[in-house]
Amino acid sequence: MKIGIVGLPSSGKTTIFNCLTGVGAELDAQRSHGKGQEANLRQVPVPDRRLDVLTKMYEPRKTTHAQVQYVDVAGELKARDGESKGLDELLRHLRPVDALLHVVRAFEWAGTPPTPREDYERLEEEIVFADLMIVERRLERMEQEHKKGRKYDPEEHDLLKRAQALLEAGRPLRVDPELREAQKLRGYAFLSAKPEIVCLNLGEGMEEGEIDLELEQGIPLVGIKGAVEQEILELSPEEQEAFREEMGIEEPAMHVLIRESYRLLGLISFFTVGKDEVRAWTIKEGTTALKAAGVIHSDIERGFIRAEVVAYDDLVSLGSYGACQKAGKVRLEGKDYVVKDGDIIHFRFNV
Ligand SMILES: Nc1nc2c(ncn2[C@@H]2O[C@H](COP(=O)(O)OP(=O)(O)OP(=O)(O)O)[C@@H](O)[C@H]2O)c(=O)[nH]1
Ligand SMILES: [Mg+2]
Repeated sequence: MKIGIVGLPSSGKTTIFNCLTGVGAELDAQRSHGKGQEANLRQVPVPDRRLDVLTKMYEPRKTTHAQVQYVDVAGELKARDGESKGLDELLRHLRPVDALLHVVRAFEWAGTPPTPREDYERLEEEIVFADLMIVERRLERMEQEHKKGRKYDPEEHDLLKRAQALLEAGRPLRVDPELREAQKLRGYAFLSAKPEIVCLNLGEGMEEGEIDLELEQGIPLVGIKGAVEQEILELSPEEQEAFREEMGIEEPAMHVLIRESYRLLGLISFFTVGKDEVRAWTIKEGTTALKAAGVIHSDIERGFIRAEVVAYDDLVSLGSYGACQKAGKVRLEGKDYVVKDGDIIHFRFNV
C-alpha cells in the first residue's frame, strides 16, 4: 500500500514525510530542477497498541508491524501550465499510489500568512485538471478510431464522457462512487479518484480548529505541527518521551496520521502470535479467511483447512489463549469467514 504526498511548493511535504518516516530526507523542488525528478520512498510501520500488548503476552523473538509506504516527490503539480517541467515525471510517481496525502500550509512562511482554503482548492484544481487532460486525450483518440471505422468500447467511452462532465465542473472523480470504482477506468489511475487525507501543517502557535478549511464529506483531516514534530524527532527517544509528557501529548501526531491513512485505505489488521513472532498482517476490509491465509503464504491458502480465531478483546480480557479455549472463545471458521480487525488467527492447513 502506497500513499503519495502532494501539496503546493513549500507546504511542508518533505517535512511531513520526514516526520512520518522518522529519518531525514532532502528533497525539494529547487534542488531537483533540471535534474529529473527523484522520489523519496519509505516503508513506515503502522503504530498499533494491540501489538505491544500481544508482545508483552507472548514475549516473542520478533514483533512485526503492518507497513504503509509513503512517497514524497519533488516538483510542482501544474497541469494547467502545459509546459510545466517535469509534470509527466511527477505523475509517473503519483499514478501508482493507492491514496493521496494532501499537505496544506497552515504556518506563516517568509512573512506570508497561511491561506489554507485557497491553497487546498488550488491544488485540487490541478489534480482535477491533470485527470481532465487524460480523459480528453483518450476521448479524442477514441473518436478518431470511430471515424476510421475501428472498434472501441462504447461502455468505456460512456464512462469517460461522464468523467469529463464531472471534471469539467471542477469536481474530483472520487465523489462519484461508480466512476471511482469503474473497472474499465482502473488503468487510467486517475488522481482525483483516489481516496484523500488532508494534513494541515500547522505553525507553532496554531490549532486545527482556528483554520479556515472545509472538506468534502469523507475526507479525514489531521493537524500536524510539522516543524515542531521534526524538532522532537531530533531528540533521543528518552528526551522525546519526556517532552511529550511535559506537553501533555499522549501519542505522536504522526501515529494518528499513519493510522488514519491505513483506515482511509480500508485496511485492517489480523494477528498471528507465537514464541517466534507476533505479527500484524494487512488485509482489505471484507477479506475472507482463505484470502487472508494467502497473505501469509500461498501454501497456507492452498492447503487451507480451518481458521482458529480469537477476538483480540477476548484474548486480552481473559488473559490467555488457554482461558479463551476454556471459555469457548476460540472459534473454528471456514474459508468464507470474513476476517475482522484484531482477529488472532491460527491457520490449520496441510500441504
Ligand atoms: N514555521 C514552519 N515552517 C515549516 C513547517 N513545515 C515546513 N516548514 C518550512 O517550510 C519550508 C518548506 O518545507 P518543505 O518540507 O521543504 O516543503 P516542501 O513542500 O517539501 O517543498 P518543495 O518540495 O520544495 O515543494 C522549509 O523551509 C521548512 O523548514 C512548519 O510546520 N512550520
Ligand atoms: Mg519537498
